[in-house]
Amino acid sequence: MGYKVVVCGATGNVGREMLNILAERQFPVEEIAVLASRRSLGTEVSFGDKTLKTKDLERFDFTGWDIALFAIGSDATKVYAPKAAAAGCIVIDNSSLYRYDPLVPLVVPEVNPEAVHEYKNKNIIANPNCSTAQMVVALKPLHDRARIKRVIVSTYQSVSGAGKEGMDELWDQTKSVYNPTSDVPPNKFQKQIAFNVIPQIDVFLEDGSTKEEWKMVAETKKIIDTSIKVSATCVRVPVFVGHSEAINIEFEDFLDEDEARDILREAPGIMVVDKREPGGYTTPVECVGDYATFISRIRQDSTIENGLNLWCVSDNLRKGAALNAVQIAETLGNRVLKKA
Ligand code: 11C
Repeated sequence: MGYKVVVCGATGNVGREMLNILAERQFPVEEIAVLASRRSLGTEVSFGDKTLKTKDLERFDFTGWDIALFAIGSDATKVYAPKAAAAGCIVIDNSSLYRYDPLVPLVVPEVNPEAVHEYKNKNIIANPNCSTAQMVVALKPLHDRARIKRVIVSTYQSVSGAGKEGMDELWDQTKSVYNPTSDVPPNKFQKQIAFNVIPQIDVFLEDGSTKEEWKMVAETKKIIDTSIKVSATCVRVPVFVGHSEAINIEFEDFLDEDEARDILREAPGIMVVDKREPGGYTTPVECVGDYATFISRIRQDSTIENGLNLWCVSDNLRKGAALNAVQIAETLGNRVLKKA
């Protein structure tokens, strides 16, 4: 017994990770279909020790399939998610399309697993933005102990958040800096990303913030608690994989840094690496391929009454996308579908 699983967008960064993680975690798969757009049709992808050929998303009939993991962007999701949902297949969507729909649960299994039951409204569950996912894993256990009033977060986000084209741009531009005959102008990013940092991710909104920053605010409220205020500055950095965040938290109650460290050590999905010595913290290159959200540099903020600072790093293609989607599928299986 197991599940009939569809992966939509199987040739992209996130789709490939979904397949890797389904295999690594031995998700009970009875049958699997890998779908792609016409452009990538026939491309082969790996699933454990098998090689699978992608099928045409446009012509696929979702009837009889249990779960579809979507990693195809909002425009295509708008067309195919309702089709899959209407056919009785539960969609776990990695795009931002449904995240803010009050009828669609936005789920991080370490934080609000009970919300999966709300899938029934539309047969759709939303996966959060990568920068939100890792942050809420860190915030929730601390909120349960001392009630968070306000969060100020600055992100250092890798280029893989912008897909394969973003990774290629960093690679090509880095090489071109040493080769005066080749010029790789900004294309995916707004400015040069090689040897630079860019304080813009996604489009600008009327209030001067960016959509990425707005997502961190809205999604944290939906997943943990609407009363939490979040102020975010999101920055792209020349790192291939792994998002980092410097997080400042103001609580209602006092929370000692040692107690916070103990709470985080016990919390699901978290690995505390916090030695107060050179190198006693985690950097993005060390978190690649891992499931955990790594927390370091936990320390009191003595400039406010009840404040803490911490450093949070995670693989944005895993906890920020594919892993969280597979964890939602596992939660749905264990709590609702119970087929395996
Ligand atoms: C980035 N966080 O790093 C974005 C990528 O809403 O799912 C994911 C965008 C999203 O560029």
